Amino acid sequence: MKKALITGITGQDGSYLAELLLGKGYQVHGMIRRSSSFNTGRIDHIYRDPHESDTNLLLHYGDLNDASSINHILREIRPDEIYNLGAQSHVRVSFDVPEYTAEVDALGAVRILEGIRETGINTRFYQASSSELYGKVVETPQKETTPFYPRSPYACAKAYAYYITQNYRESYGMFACNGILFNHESPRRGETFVTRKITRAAARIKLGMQRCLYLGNIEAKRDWGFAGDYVEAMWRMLQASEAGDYVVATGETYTVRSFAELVFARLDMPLIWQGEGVHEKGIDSKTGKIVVEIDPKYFRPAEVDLLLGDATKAKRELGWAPQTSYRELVEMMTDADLELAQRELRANG
Ligand code: NDP
Ligand code: GDR
Repeated sequence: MKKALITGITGQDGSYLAELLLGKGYQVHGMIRRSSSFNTGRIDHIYRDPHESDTNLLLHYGDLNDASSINHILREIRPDEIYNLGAQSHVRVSFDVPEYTAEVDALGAVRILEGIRETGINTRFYQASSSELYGKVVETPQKETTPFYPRSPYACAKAYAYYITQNYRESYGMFACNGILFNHESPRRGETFVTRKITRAAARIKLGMQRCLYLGNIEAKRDWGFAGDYVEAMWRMLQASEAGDYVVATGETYTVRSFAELVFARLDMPLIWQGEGVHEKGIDSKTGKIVVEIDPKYFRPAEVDLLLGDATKAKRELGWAPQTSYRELVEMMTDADLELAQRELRANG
């Protein structure tokens, strides 16, 4: 039985990857952080108490900031594959906590790579690299050869992790890959990322649980895919005959504005933007239409205006292609958040 270690197993991607690997018969080990409240909500449906049943999903306390915990886990498990998905993954927040972001997102990667070297285990390593590396537009669509131009502390930290992964591959012959993944979303997306923020708010506005949605730069363009499709690409990278770096993207790009418009249309709600009508507390007083307001608090000191990926290499070498369309993604997320809000409403009487 193959063993995999996932850092960031409690996050969006970690939960989908754990499902995928369990389905393929792996024993899956996840590194989790100690937290004052439960942080395993995304994997509760696949977790079984090892005291009470045979389970192939095992969790270990550790932290990417703590090399000794990483080394201990590596020695104990000796995984065949390691997926380094753990990160302070919020770009806007990285401007508030730049040093912490570098500790986890940059040095976290080298701590694992050094751990592999020191323990001498024979393993394959996946690094969660990001389209944020491209940052300011140099070339579109962006592909493996497009130069990087990071625009945030998050992207700078991820740039270090990208290069150190390549460096350990070249220096020590490690099987180490970078997946340069463009934005990918799902009903499990963190609530403060823009897609989920919109679907959650729209559902709550529909049910009268919230009045208004506040957004930042709605003209930013992103290449949005479905997280469930993207974890398949991660796995395929580690099954390849040679280690490499791959762009994973849909090849389509849309504005934040258009995403919100599709979501509101799905819920049969009219949507008008701030400045397009008279409004009070989020509802246009004459038309009753929903208003989305722009709050400069959500602007970033430096923005990434346009991301559009070219995943030709992943298609050619890994046979990977996205399965879920943009519209299907919007509908899946909107419907899931409507159901969640309805459940909350029922639970509160
Ligand atoms: P999430 O923010 O949903 O999950 C991040 C995970 O990292 C959580 O499990 C979190 O634990 C864990 N984590 C945070 N800090 C630490 C730490 N110090 N030590 C150990 N674990 C830690 O991210 P996603 O699932 O969306 O993304 C997965 C990875 O892919 C990240 O590295 C992200 O930067 C990268 N990425 C994501 C893209 C996307 O569009 N989703 C695109 C490209 C790259 P906890 O639950 O306790 O907070
Ligand atoms: P991003 O995702 O920064 O691309 O990073 P996010 O959803 O946070 O922002 C996308 C775009 O939307 C604009 N935006 C807003 N963003 C947020 N969060 N909140 C708002 O209110 C808002 N209004 C407008 C942003 O300015 C931005 O242009 C994600 C993360 O998952 C990273 O970890 C990952 O590496 C990249 O995707 C690829």
